[in-house]
Amino acid sequence: MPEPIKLDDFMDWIAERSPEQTEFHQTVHEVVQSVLPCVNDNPDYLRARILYRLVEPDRIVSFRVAWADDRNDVQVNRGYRVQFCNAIGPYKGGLRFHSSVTESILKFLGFEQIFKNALTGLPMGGAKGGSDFDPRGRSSGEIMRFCQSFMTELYRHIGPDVDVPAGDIGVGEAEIGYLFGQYKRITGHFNGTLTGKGLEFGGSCMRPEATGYGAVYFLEDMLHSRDDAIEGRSVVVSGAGNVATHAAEKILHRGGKVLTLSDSGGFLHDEDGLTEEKIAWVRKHKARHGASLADYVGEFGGEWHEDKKPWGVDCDVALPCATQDELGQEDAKRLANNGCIAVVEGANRPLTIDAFQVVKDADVLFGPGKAANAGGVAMSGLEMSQNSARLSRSAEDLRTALRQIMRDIHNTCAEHGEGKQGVDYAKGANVAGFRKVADALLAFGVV
Ligand code: NDP
Ligand code: 2IT
Repeated sequence: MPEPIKLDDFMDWIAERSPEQTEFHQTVHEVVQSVLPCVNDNPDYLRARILYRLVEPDRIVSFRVAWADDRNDVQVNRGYRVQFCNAIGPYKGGLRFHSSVTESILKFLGFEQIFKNALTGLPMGGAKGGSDFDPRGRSSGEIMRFCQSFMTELYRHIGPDVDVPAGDIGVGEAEIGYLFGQYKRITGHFNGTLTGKGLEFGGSCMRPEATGYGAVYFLEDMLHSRDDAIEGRSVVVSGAGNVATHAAEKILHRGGKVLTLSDSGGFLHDEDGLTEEKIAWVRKHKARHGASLADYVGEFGGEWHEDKKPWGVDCDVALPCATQDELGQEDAKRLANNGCIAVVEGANRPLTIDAFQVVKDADVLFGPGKAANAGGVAMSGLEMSQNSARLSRSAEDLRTALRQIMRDIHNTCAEHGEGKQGVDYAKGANVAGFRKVADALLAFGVV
């Protein structure tokens, strides 16, 4: 029997190989901690050094993106694509345009994506990409030229059977349109090499809604397992983008009350609760990069809290849907002390490790991002299959498919996360996702 792996030794090895990539280290630590018992129990995994192979991306492409702004001044950004693992399907994952983007952040997101995509039950590998380009305050002409320059380099690394990017922070339907337009222009191929496309040109019904709706379906199933429901519950949501606004909308459909939204400038507290009309206004207003959520108050009332997070507001459920590390230890204590019963990650790893521990110790239901926000990439997977088959499925059909996929993900996590103290969904998501990918890697031999 090969020597078992010790968590500390493994993390020392990671730290040495990728110094200063703290976001990546944290996510590897979280996953490895959960899967280590199943690795150490399996001599085949140990002998094949599956864990050591999985944390090393297949490749990372990084490139210059030069473009001219509206004053004709030349700007230079850096673009990336981290193609992490294609063991169970073509590389798949979003593109993020945000000033905070680094290789470490994209490695963390790409690593998460491997297991998330495995959980969907669809054949997709894990990847992530993006740029330190900040779309805020940029005109649509500038964004278009940036996207065209970005794709002029990226196109040679992607394709419908190779790597299929989509949106993420700062990349929505408009950016995907510019990116796809340039891809098509350079290659001459009209195919499914990007997802999140407009409905007129190969996009899928329900893709915009899928991440936020999916997160609420996951919450619904977690509550259901405790004979509870969303109806009548108060919910604090962070973010004001694609995931946050659709999560808020689905909470309303289920009879819950949404008290907050947030953006990088602060948070909005509307004691009367959001309505469909208010959410539609936010979506339209925030479609312009750089528009402030604070303007909501002039339109509908409520209170704006500059530079603050919403986690101090009394609630039954917290749905962090903005970005990583947006909910810290003190925030988690406040939520638990105020009687919050569930925290569900619409964003990718919005809870810090300390916050996650507080939530766990307090026996608050916790839906980990790689399971709870998998509805988006699952619908991307269905967009890929529609593109390959050259057909379009109806919204109703896809809504039913999304509901079923999220239920299956919930049940898979519950099954693999069952323990003496109840269900640990975070562990369940890690173990179930890992096993599938590890078994595929074993089947390929040493590659
Ligand atoms: P959007 O760009 O549509 O919205 C992002 C929101 O988060 C905005 O309100 C933005 O505020 C806020 N935000 C972003 N960065 C920060 C920051 N550093 N500090 C404070 N607020 C910030 O992105 P999405 O809604 O698509 O993505 C949100 C989260 O969900 C991300 O973690 C993403 O990885 C994850 N996700 C997205 C999926 C999708 O299908 N889109 C799928 C699965 C996960 P502002 O407008 O001021 O910048
Ligand atoms: O984090 C994510 O899962 C996404 N941004 C969606 C990826 C995708 O390929 O749809």
